[in-house]
Amino acid sequence: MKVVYSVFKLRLKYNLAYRINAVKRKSNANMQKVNMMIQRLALVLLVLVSLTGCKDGAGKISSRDEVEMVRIPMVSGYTKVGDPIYHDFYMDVTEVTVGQFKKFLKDTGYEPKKPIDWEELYKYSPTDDHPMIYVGWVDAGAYCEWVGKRLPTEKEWEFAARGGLVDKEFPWGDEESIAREYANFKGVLGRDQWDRSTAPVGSFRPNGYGLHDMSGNVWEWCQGWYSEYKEYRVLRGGSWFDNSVGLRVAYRSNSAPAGTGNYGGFRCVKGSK
Ligand SMILES: [Ca+2]
Repeated sequence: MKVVYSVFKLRLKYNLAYRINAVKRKSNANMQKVNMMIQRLALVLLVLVSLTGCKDGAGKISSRDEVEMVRIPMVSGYTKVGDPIYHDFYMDVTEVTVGQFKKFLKDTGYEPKKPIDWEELYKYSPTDDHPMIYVGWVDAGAYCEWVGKRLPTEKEWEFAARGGLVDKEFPWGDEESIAREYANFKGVLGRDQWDRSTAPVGSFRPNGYGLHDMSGNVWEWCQGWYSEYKEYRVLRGGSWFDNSVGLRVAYRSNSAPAGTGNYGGFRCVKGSK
């Protein structure tokens, strides 16, 4: 009887050990599955990041003025205004709006060099989402400084406007026939429904870097002088008031720094020159 009992205990012990080992094996198998799932998830995330975060022009950030900016990559940049660009910089995706400029004035008490006739301004930029107009070069620079940015150099502006394309007439390519899909300029057709005013910023298709209204809507102030005589500052991109010639990425216009109008605005960039 004692022998039988001993055998029974032995078998019980063996079965118990077997079951414990079985549970451990199962647990290890589950752990392996979890590890594999984690590895696969990490791989998927890696692929997603590589697809969305590393392309030229990607890397969108928000700044103090809550304007989306886009990274313009360092390249041996193609422009017709001098040497390549040897640094990354960020550019506002849209032109600075009436609402953003009003916030600047309210928060800082800044007084524009030429007092703004708001009644006149609202005829052409009637809401906070329309681009700021009647703004001089100095005032545009003051706004950029307030948000920790600066006006683009002419070279930066043109390189960004090209959106990664090389030797093309417009930010979208050479086809003038589709200009009204990308730009608010004189007349109407397609997306361009604004004949006598600016359009809310971002109403038209972006270029290859995700920048809206680089051509059209309002001319945009750049940092530099127009010529060696240093009388006029550079304006780029054309406006709602002009024909398609001004939309060309290489087209240069100018104004006295104090000059303002219902066709002129700006956007900011961030990054070392
Ligand atoms: Ca513009």
